[in-house]
Amino acid sequence: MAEKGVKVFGMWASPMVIRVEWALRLKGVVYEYVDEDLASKSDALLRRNPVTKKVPVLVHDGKPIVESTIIVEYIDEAWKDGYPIMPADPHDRAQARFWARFADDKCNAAIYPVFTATGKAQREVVREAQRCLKTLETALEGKKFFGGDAIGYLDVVVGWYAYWLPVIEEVSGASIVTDEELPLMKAWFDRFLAVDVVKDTLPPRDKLLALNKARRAQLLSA
Ligand SMILES: N[C@@H](CCC(=O)N[C@@H](CS)C(=O)NCC(=O)O)C(=O)O
Repeated sequence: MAEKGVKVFGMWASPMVIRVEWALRLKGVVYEYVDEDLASKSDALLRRNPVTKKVPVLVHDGKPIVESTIIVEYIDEAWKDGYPIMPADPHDRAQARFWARFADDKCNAAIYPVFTATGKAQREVVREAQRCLKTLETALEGKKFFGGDAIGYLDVVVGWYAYWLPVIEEVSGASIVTDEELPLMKAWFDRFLAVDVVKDTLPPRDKLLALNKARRAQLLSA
């Protein structure tokens, strides 16, 4: 019998997976969540994503879709009568896609080194991460959310910064998003985390902190 319904293959601490859950919850789509052990991936996951073998994978009526940003766009199109995630205007849509790619390609790459750097090297990578986020912050000017008055595609894509960056800061002892350096981004963190769908989907902070502390210690001792 053909498989029906919506399934998400994820990992509870993944900032890429939460994008998919936020998008589904914004649309009010009921889904089954399958938590993967990324050190020992299930055959079910590997069968659905044999190319990158990563999470998230969305399975809609038996058909798999991979890559979190592509999945978020798919969700918006597949449930087009629900909450609008992508901007309605083609230029706004192109801009949102541009900034999402900028964040994933440039800002994420600038943020990751902060996690393990120490001392002077850490101060340098923090400055680089701040420079990138400052550029991204221009997309927030004059707006409550990246999407305008309500959260949209870009908020969903970069929303993980609001919850994961403070954890990275705590674990590494670095300070990236401050009122002085990134005031609009900092205020958006608070507004974004106060949205019901967002806050109801977040993993427990203490668990996330413990996992990231252990990961950092492991990387530093390698
Ligand atoms: N570009 C991918 C990245 C996905 C990704 O990096 N997933 C991580 C978890 S956050 C993963 O599955 N890691 C396991 C692996 O790389 O084998 C997306 O946005 O979906």
